[in-house]
Order: sequence, then structure tokens, then C-alpha cells
Amino acid sequence: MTLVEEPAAATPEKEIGRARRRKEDARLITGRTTWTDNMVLPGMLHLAIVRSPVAHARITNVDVSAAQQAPGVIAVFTGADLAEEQGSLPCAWPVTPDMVNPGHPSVAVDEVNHVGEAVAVIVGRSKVAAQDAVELVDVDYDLLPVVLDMEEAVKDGADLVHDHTSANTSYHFVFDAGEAGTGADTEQAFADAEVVVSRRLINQRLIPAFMEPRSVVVQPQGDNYTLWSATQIPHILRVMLAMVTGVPEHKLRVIAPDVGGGFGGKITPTPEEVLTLLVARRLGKPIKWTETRSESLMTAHHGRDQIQYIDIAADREGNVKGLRVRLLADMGAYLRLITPGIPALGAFMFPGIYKFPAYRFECDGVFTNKVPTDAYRGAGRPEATFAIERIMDELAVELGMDPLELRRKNWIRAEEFPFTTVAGLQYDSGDYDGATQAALELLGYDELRAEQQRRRESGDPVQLGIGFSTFTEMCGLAPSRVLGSLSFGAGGWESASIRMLPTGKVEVVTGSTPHGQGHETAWSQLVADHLGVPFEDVEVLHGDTAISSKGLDTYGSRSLVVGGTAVVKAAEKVVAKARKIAAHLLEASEDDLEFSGGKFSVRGTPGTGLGIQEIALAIFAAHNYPEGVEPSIDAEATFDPENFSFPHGTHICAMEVDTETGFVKIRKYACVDDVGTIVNPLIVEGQVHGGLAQGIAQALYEEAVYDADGNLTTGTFVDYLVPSAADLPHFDTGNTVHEATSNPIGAKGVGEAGCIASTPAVVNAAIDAVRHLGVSDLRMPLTPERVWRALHEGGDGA
Ligand code: MCN
Repeated sequence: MTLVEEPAAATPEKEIGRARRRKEDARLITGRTTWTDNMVLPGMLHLAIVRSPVAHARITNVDVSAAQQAPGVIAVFTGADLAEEQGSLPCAWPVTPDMVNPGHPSVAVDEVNHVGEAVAVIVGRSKVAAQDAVELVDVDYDLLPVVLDMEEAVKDGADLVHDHTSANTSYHFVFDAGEAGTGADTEQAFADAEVVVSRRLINQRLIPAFMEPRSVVVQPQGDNYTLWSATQIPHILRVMLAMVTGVPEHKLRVIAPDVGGGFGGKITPTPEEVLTLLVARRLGKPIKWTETRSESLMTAHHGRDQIQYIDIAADREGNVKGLRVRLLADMGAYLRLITPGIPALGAFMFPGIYKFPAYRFECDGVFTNKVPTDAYRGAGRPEATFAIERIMDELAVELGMDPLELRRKNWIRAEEFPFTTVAGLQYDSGDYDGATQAALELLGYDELRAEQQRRRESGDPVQLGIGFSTFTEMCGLAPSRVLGSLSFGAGGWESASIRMLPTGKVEVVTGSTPHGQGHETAWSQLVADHLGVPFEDVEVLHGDTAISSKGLDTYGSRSLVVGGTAVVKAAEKVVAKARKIAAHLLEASEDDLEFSGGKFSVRGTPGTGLGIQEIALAIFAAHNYPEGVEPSIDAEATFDPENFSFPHGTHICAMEVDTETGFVKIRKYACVDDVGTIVNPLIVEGQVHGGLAQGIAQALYEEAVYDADGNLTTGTFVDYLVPSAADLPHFDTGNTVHEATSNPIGAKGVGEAGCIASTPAVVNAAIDAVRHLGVSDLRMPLTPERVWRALHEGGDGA
């Protein structure tokens, strides 16, 4: 455990690198803050949603007469009532030019395509009145065949999710390194290979399961609207809602107050945000909608859900020669904001940290009668990392090599950076060997391997296994020139502005919208160092389009790398402006001034001079400013990196498997991550812990399961097993530091790393424990039943 204690010194030399406790903690941890559902407005009405109990059906009649008469009900709207104005929810990532997008109504008009889809909305004087009336809406459904299995769905003649399309495939995306000029011919590589190992892997459907349920409040004031939402993307949401509903953008203010987690689950404009806005516009009254936990699990978008066919080619000495990946990626019933792009993003990460000479990736985005998928922590990269790190283990077994030796033989060496991969990405910096050595030491590898041997030899019913994941990921989303070529939505820049108030206090406005990541603290540290002001004198404002009009929000572990750099750039401009004023006030030349510790002084006379905070007051009070300089110290900056950032690390899991019960237990978990320059070690460690919890949850606990009729059978937290701290092991974490070259801070993102890396380490460990008993695959999550079945009946246990 490398938790860094907060130093005792009140004013340390440098803020960057200091393990500050988060400014936000008191209000977030106690819950005493403004969550959207806490909002109470005079005359506010409440919305409840009538949802489809069937997965696929034509709607033949919606009878709302009883609901309209119910006590406390103000209005009821069906899909037909809102058909003219509801538009279609946006999908901003056309993966191929011919991608099929069936359109996504916020409330169904003719047809429902997944259980939980909205069919009508009820507005009540109270939440209870609205919810009670849901039962009174009588909908006639003409049932249609339900499409759930992707392998069946892509067969010729399969039943269709959308009968106005010709197939269930939304798009067929191909990346071929041979054709792209980044690698050799893949088919040839496989034809020439001495060893080929193939696997069909299931990366199961997951539910983001954020703590704060989704909630929306809309307040109309004339033709102006203020919309509060528990969203990750207030800026993008405002643009999208304006486009979908026709409410002019300048008449719509979007506020994301404190948001209790998102994990990618709040990255997309939702039907409920559209509906709340439309109904508020119709009625001219404030409206609130807050989901129940069951609604959340059933209708907030899901993540992952891929069938992966992966082939790896190598020679007998263990040099990898080629990689071939084919994916079926479940889109669910509709395309949300970045649904189709997630597997395509993963395309660039399947080669991992290895020097493959040849690579081909193909993916079908497949419609099914399930809730749409979209981002979930890591989005595309955990799936890719799982596949490559699993197949590396299988190749090692085939070759009779140690799994780490095989990895070491093929990974990019420290001296080879920058390195352009077979997928065309340029990895800028790192040392995979260094991180691995450090992780092995943290784990106590040699002792555990010896224990594993002893247990095998003695036939102990509890076997021990060790699993690796030596990973990298692309984050810090990202260069607009790359994103712009992939999407019709926004680029990847971020914006910040800084203003020094007359008393020398500092306001920072950021376009990065945190929902638990601690930006207020980290940004204050950046500003304190760059302006030389006390950390406590900095206030960070965010999440309100009336305050921060420009921004691209928080996802893809982009905030520090892109948004933090915008803050640094704005700080540099502030210093430059203050320098002009200081030179004027000190009657010196700008070139003769030094700036250190927040003070301008004439070179050679340290200790004298003017503090930047004093200058702020001087310029406000005396209006004594040089010609051509405005009487304020403020600046705005945007930053758009040249490249993604590529954190990397080595995660090692030691796992006990009880061969009699199938019960698995993580004995030890060690990881060493390289996230470049660390601004706040405490936050970084927290992010790694949270990511590990979610990655381990995928390996061991979580799966969204549908029955044959398309009902979600894991619709409560009793069935969908989100682990608590008590279900997780102690984590031994550490860092190496190789600065990123794509931003001046030198930072790489950390928000998703733990989640991306951990899943394959856990599964590899479990398989390693029982491979000598004939198990070579285990289906996630590794429930005791599955592990037991794999041990006693063969296969992957599913
Ligand atoms: N940081 C740092 N030094 C680094 C990298 C990051 O000090 N080298 C700090 C940053 O200053 C920031 C935090 O770590 O305070 C996370 O930074 P970053 O990696 O830039 O990630 P983002 O802030 O962009 O957060 C997004 C990421 C994603 S994509 C998901 S999903 C996720 C995550 O963050 N969802 C979260 N972490 C979450 N944490 C909480 N509590 N809740 C969520 O919903």
C-alpha cells in the first residue's frame, strides 16, 4: 500500500504531487449537497413513466382514460401525443458511412423494442400520484418475435428487431493493418505461423450501477428553460437537447449539480431528459423526474456485451506474428450517443502493449431487443484488454512458456518509445518491464508461486493461481483531429478560464464536469502552483452552462490531461497579463521581472516586489493600469492535445479456488500503474481502487441477464451483485512515472485504468489455479456454480 499521507506543512513548496484530501469530500460523503432530486420548486409537478412489460411488440392501443381521471393526475401524454416534437435521440458516432440507425424515439409511438421502453408519461401533483396512475394505463401489444442472441441475430433470415431494416446488423467495421499501411498482411501471417491459438470469449453485459439514480428537473420561465440533471455532460446535453426538441440553445441552461457517480452511465442524452423538457414546455410548469432503482437497472444504458473471436499467431519461440479479432457487439435496441463507437474504439487496443507485425479487426454492431448499450468505465478498452490478456495466457500454455516470459518477449521495450503500433497509435512513453518488476515485488511473487506448487503437489482442495494483466489504454480523449474524423459530434478540446477577483482570490471555470473525480481539488492544486497563490484561495466552478459556456465534459479519463492543461494554459496567460501590470506599477521593464512564489520582483532584488494577489486589488481600486491592458486579471484558454495519453501498468492477482465448492477468493492483488505526472496521489489511488472494484466485479460478480422473453432477470441489487468493500481484497498499489509527451503537465489519465486492467488478471489467476485439473476457460462472472461446473463437467462453466 503506497498511500501517501498528507504532509503536515501548511504551505508546502509545491501543490502538484501533494496528497490533498478532496475539497469536495465533506459535502459528497455526507450527502449534504444539491443532488438534482433535492430540488424543490414552487408549483413543481412530477413525472412518472409507463414502461413496456414486453421486449418486442407493436402498440395497437394506449388507453389513458382511467389514468387521466386518477386523483392528483394533471396530464397524460402518449408517444402519439408527443410524436411531432420528440425527434430522435442523437447518435454522434457513425462508425461507417452506411451505418443503419433506426432512430430512437424518447417515448414509443408504434412499436416497443425492449422491456422498460417508455410508452406514456404521467404528470402528477405528487410523485406518488403520478406513479400510482402508471398502473391505470392500458396498453394493447401485438407481440413480435424477440431477438436476444447475437449469433442467431446475424444469421440470414433471422427475425428482425426493426422490420424497416434489412438485417440486425447496424454496421460492419473493419480495421486491417495491411490495408492501413501500419502492418503486414494478416492472412499471410496466419498462413505462415507455426502456432495459432483461437478462443471465443464472452464479455458479458454490465450495468453501470451509479449510486445516485438519474434525475431531471426542468423549470420553464417564459420561453427560457433551466434543466438540472444528474448528468456527466451538461455542455453536450444542452446542444443535443436543443437539436432534438427545438428549444433554442440560448434559451436553455443546463446545470449538473453535484452528481453521485456516472461511470459512463450518464454520458448520453436520455429519453427522460427529453420527455421532462417537452412536458415542462407543454404545461409551462416545473417538472421533476427521478428514477426508481429498478428503472435505473432496467432502462439506463448498459455496457460491454461482446462476443469476441480472437486468433493469435506465433512462432515456436514465442514471437507473436499476427492477431485477428472478430466481434459481435450488442447495440441493444437503439443507438445512443456513442453506442456504435465503443467497440470501434476498442479496435485500436486489442494489440495491447505487444509488437504484432500483422492485425485485422472486424466488428458487427448488432441490434437486439434489449436496452441500448453505451459507455461503461473504460468503454471498449476493457473488452480489448480482456481478450488480448486472456489469449496471451493461452498462447503461453500452447508454447509451454511462462506467461510473463511470453509477454516480456513481445512487449515494447522502454528504449523503443515513441512506438507506432500495428493499430496505428503512437505510444509516447513508458516502461513495461519497470512496472512489472515493481508489481512482482509488491505481490511477493516468488513465495506465492512456491505455495502454488506445494498446493498442487499435495492435492490441496484449495488451489492457488496467479494471473497477469500487462496493459495499456488510450485515454485523455482527445485529439480533435482524430475524434473529428470519427464522429459528427464534438472534437476533443477542453476550455478553462481563470479570473483573479479584486481581493486576490481566484475563480476557475472549467468545462470538465466532475461527478466524483475531485476536479475542484486537483485544479486548485494546479492553479496554486502556477499562480503562486494559496490552495485555499482557489474556487473551481463547473457544471452550469450559464457559468461555463464552453466545455466538452468528463469521460474517457480526459479531464486532467485536456481540461487540466487548459487550466494551466489559462494560468500562464493570467501571469503574462499580471506581468504587464506589475512592470507598470514597479516602473520596470517586463523583461527585468522575475515571477516566483506568486510575486513579481525586479531581477536581482528578490524578496521585494509585488504579489500577484496585490496587483489584483491595485488594478481594481486604483485603475492604475498600463495603456492597452484591460483592468482585470483574467484569461481563457482551450487545449487540444496532439495525441491520446497512454497510461500503462502491470496488475497481478493471486487467487484461491476451492475445487470442492467452486468458490473463488482473491488472496492478494498488486498493481503498479504509470499515469505520468501525478497531481494528487490520494485521488489517483482512490481512482485506481474504484476502477479495481469495478473490474473485479466484472470478473467475479456482475452480469445483466435476460430471460428468453427479454425480461431483465437481474433487475434489483439482490440479483445484480455490485460488490461492497467487504467483498473486495486489500489492494497493494504503486506507481512508476513516465511523463506523457502530449500535454505540458506530463500526466496520463487514471479514471479508467484500474477497471481496464483488472478483469483479465483475475480470470487468468482463477484459470491458472485449476488449469492442471483440465480447465482452460471460465465464463465471467466466475460464480461458484460456473467454476464448479467447469471443474466437474468441462467447458467454461456456463
Ligand atoms: N489525476 C491526477 N494525476 C494523474 C491523473 C489524474 O491527480 N496523472 C486526478 C485528476 O486530477 C482527477 C482524477 O485523478 O481529479 C481523475 O482524472 P482523469 O484520469 O483525468 O479522469 P476524469 O476526471 O476525466 O474522469 C473520468 C473517469 C471515467 S471515464 C469514469 S467512467 C469514472 C472515473 O473517471 N467515473 C467515475 N472515475 C470516477 N470516479 C467517481 N467517483 N465517479 C465516477 O462516476
